[in-house]
Amino acid sequence: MLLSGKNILIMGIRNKWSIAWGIARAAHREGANIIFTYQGEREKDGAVQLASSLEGSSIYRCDISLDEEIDSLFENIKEKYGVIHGVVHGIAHAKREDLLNSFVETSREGFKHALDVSVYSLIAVCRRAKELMTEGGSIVTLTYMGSEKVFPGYNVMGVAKAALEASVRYLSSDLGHEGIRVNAISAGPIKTISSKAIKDFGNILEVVEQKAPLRKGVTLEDLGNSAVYLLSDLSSGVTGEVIHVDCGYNIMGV
Ligand code: IMJ
Repeated sequence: MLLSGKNILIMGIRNKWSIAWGIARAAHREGANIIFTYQGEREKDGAVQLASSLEGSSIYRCDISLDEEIDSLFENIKEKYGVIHGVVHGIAHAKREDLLNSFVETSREGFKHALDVSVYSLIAVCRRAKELMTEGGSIVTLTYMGSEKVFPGYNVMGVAKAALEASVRYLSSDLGHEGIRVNAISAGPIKTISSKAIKDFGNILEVVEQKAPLRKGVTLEDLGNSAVYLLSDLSSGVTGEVIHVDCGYNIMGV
């Protein structure tokens, strides 16, 4: 039980395919108390149903684009739990047209939206979470290799993930002296609602399974287990890091 007695906030569940959900199940298995958030009315029913299947968990609404909702989330958590030990940030969004058009067509609004939701949200959450991490803590976000290399259609999300990974380093530097670690998991492609919308996604999965050293696609269990490592004291000397959990795909040339 690597996380027994730890209170862990998990942001970004939507359905049973969500990476945040895979991480929640693994953290719960290791004894954590899970605090979930969902974005809004559209996500509510699915998220509440999933959360209720993990004994002892609670769930709050938090639209990450609204400062008031982030403030009241942390007020509620402070009241109920007093202290938190971990945060999982599994939130990203770009406008559909910015993933369909060429990158050069990215609008100012689209750029702002993608970086606000996918990157600023981590900074906003860390600033509030650190006040409740009085026993030290671990913050984990999710990124993708599209920050390092070009993947067709990833576009403004690639730029957002590059900024997210740089933010992980600056946040680690700020929070390290408080015993708070900040790391990212760079996940291999996996079927979620965020990848369903992508043209040719089935093809990408196939190519990755053939080329990755482990000859398989990453699973929610793989991602959950690596997240448990980062959330637990097993990774006590690791911060500011981007760990690829992609069956080795990123190391290959051809
Ligand atoms: C997303 C777009 C293009 C190529 C992609 C992806 N590849 C992978 C993804 C190769 C693996 C999925 N991914 C890593 C993401 O971060 C997806 C983010 C995303 C997806 C959508 C779809 C629906 C929408 N907005 C989105 N915003 C972000 O409207």
